[in-house]
Amino acid sequence: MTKTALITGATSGIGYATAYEFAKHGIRLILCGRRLERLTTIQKALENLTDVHILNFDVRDKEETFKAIASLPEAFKTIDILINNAGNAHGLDPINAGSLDDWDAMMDINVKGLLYVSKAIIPQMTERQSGHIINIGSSAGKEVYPKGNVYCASKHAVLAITEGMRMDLNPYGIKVSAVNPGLVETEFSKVRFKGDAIANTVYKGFKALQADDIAEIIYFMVSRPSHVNIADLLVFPTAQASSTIVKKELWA
Ligand code: NDP
Ligand code: 8X3
Repeated sequence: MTKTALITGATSGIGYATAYEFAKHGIRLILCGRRLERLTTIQKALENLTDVHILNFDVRDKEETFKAIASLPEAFKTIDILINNAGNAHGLDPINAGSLDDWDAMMDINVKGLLYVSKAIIPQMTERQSGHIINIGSSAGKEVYPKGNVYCASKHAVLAITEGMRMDLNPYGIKVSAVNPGLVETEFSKVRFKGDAIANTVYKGFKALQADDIAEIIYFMVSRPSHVNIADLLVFPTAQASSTIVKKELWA
């Protein structure tokens, strides 16, 4: 039976690549994000491959989030797969110099936004006793690195929430997984460094993961047989050994 997936943060990077990967395999899509123009363009591009519905909302806004998900037309109401992907790092500063706005953004989007979207969708999964939730964590959820403080905290929270969800939703037969990437070349650094020139240097001198690499892994996870749940997955580029150890070619 054809499945329907809701992907948050589908306007770029990992979310967009996952939408494309799912579309290639005929999974029906509900694509979410704040940038409406991008959502519309992506919808047009993927509609040749599968049915696509777009939802334009900010995951920080509790009311908007519930309203958007409640507004889904009948044909898209049943969500089999939820990819909680929307999120970013904002800033890279020592804790004594961090910006309150950056801290709010990371906790409100990466943690509370993920909770709001999940809260809006979980009841239909528990009722049907099926579903698969994949939360996009990070290697930053497994270890803390200097100046990573609040971003690392937000991703540690994503992992704690993932484990909690897996336990609490176990009686309902719902799969809950986390994918934890290291460095992926997306718009992530542009957002973190506010478009600063530093953003262009982050992926220099080594081959970073590409959004497609993560999308393929996510598709692999959702396409396992019903008795198999890949619960937690850490993926680095080969050049990366930890958040702070990356083998770079200095002349690159
Ligand atoms: P991108 O910046 O390319 O994508 C982020 C996505 O999140 C965009 O589609 C953006 O859409 C959406 N988003 C951001 N804020 C909000 C919001 N308030 N409401 C709704 N949507 C929002 O980065 P990535 O693809 O790299 O990031 C995706 C996820 O992967 C994040 O959770 C990130 O923490 C995680 N990750 C990234 C890594 C990396 O190195 N790139 C490594 C490990 C994890 P829009 O702006 O249109 O709303
Ligand atoms: C993104 C990876 O190392 O920039 O979650 O925190 S890192």
